[in-house]
Amino acid sequence: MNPFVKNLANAIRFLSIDAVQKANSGHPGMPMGMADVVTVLFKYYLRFNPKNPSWINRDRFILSAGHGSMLLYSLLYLTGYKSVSMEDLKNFRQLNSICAGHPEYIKNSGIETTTGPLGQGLSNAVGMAMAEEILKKRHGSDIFNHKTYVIASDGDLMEGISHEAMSLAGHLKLKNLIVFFDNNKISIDGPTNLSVSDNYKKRFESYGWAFHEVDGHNEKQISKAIKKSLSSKKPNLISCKTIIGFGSPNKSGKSSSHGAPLGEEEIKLVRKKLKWKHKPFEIPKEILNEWRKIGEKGIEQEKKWNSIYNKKNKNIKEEVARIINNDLPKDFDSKIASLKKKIFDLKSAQASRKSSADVLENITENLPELIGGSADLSGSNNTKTKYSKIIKPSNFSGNYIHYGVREHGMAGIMNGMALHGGIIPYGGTFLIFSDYCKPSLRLSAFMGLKVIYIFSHDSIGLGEDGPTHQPVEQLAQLRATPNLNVFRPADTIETLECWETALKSSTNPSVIALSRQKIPFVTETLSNKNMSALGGYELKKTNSNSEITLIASGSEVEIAIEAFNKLKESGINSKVVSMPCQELFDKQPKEYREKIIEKNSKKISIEASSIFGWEKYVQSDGSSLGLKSFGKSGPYKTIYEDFNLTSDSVVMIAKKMLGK
Ligand SMILES: Cc1ncc(C[n+]2csc(CCOP(=O)(O)OP(=O)(O)O)c2C)c(N)n1
Repeated sequence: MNPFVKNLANAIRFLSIDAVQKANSGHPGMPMGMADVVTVLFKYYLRFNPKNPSWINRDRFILSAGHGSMLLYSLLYLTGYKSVSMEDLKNFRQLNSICAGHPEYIKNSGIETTTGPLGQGLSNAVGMAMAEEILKKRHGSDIFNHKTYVIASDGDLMEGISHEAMSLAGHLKLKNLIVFFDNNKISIDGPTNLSVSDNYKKRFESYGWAFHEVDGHNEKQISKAIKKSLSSKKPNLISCKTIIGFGSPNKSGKSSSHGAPLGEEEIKLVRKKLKWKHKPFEIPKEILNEWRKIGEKGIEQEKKWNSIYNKKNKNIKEEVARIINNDLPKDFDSKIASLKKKIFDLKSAQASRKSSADVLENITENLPELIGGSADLSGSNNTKTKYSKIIKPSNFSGNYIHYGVREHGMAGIMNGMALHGGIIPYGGTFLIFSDYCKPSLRLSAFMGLKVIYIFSHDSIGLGEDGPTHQPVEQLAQLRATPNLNVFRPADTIETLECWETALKSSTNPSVIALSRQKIPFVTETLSNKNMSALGGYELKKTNSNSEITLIASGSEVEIAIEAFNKLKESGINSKVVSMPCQELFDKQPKEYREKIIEKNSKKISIEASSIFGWEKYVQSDGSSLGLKSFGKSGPYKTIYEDFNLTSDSVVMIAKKMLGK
């Protein structure tokens, strides 16, 4: 390695080991091992502009092995991003520091995504590479033509999600994806041969990837492999043979350098070995200047891109700006209003998954940024419409992705597309398999991404497929996730309203849980207000004195209405509250919440799901109808009866509560 370039890499090494030492926690081994690779990448290839981290055509750089976060923070500081100062590096891992233990996505900061959970960054990168291909096809290869680079570790490639995402990337021939595999053969428990003997070349070639192998400390080899990858027709894995903790006389090549400070004495030895004479956090001028020059190259690159973009016709510019700014089309509200009227006039009794299909059928044509898909359940989730055109290998003109049976990969990829910008991803599976999406879905919420999860077959109401497929605890788990809206609409009007709310939620993902079984049309008056956006609202009321409040969601609103009618016949005043989204209801002003769920009315909740979480509405003298066990196999009506989820049970409980 050229000694000057080596010293550029050493700047990363020492910032990393000194910050970890100061914090007395962190992972020095990986930044020490991969410093040479990223130096070559940033110096010669990566197109980025630290002065405008959001430049839409920047190359994406993702650190999937997020535990090596000091590698990323060092690079951001060295290349001149405003987001990371020297003071921030000194505050690594301290409260409220941008230099968190693992990268946490912050818009416009240079941190492209949240990683740390191994494998996530890899799947995000596949989503970003797909987004680039889709936008390129639509708006021109002169304005969308970037690469997506990833650093992945042994752990990343061991995780199941990597198999799902890499396999799909190979199938789709995502040629602009370049993964550097930090092949140091060390993980936490020791050498990786304790647990893995995969042949990576064969593995990746069988996915349809190009496989390259380099010495990760050899500038020429690294550079040559990148150059080759740039003209490849396939996604690229560059396996970089590296030494974890490179430069540490006693800890390099050992798991002891992976996740703990090297110690003052060892750091002295590293300084000696790498001939680095500078104090902690001191970067010599000529090194810092060179790094800053590397960053400044991007200003010119973006300028050039701007001049091409500015020459595009007005319509393309307006459309690109609209999708990048996450704005819905101007006529979106009026289209929703006329669709609402149409739905109200039709009053169709149908499964809410069918209602969702109707909504999609009407909005996909005019919302090109909506990219749908399903994990091999398109016909069951009803995610595919007549306007859905399949995205195929090397042909990204479509708007629908067959993810295959890869729920976790789908969720991670959707995050990547949302992070890229210009796309609103939605994807479907059964609610029960939200469990298989959960780690990535959690990160959608954590990062505040507009990702829409369509989870059909949302209760024991799916019937004959039985308890393996019947979600019980899933809604409660999802509702426990911060910054996630969980919708469960009761009819087609609510389904439209939930979709509308999800599409307008710019800082959180949404789950729309949908029934397999047919449900009635329950909306009584056409409101131009989005009632579901209130989270819960009064659907029916005998008069102003409700002795009983029946709170239900989705398919169980039907049971609540039946019970309401039976109570009325018995001379008992009640009301039905439809609660399609608890999270939004909980955000309403106290006066509204107390008007809907009155203190002096006895409350009963009805949901064909775990009763966990409903206590907050029914309170200690109320009652919750739902499940306390797993479901059962059989025709759905008989299962509801078996679990006492009937209007007769509701009436009996209500009468008992009132002493009647
Ligand atoms: C999903 C997930 N499981 C476990 C961990 C904890 N963890 C962090 S790094 C790591 C493995 C370290 O080995 P490797 O990926 O090879 O990284 P290196 O030692 O080369 O830095 C593990 C198990 C994690 N971050 N994410």
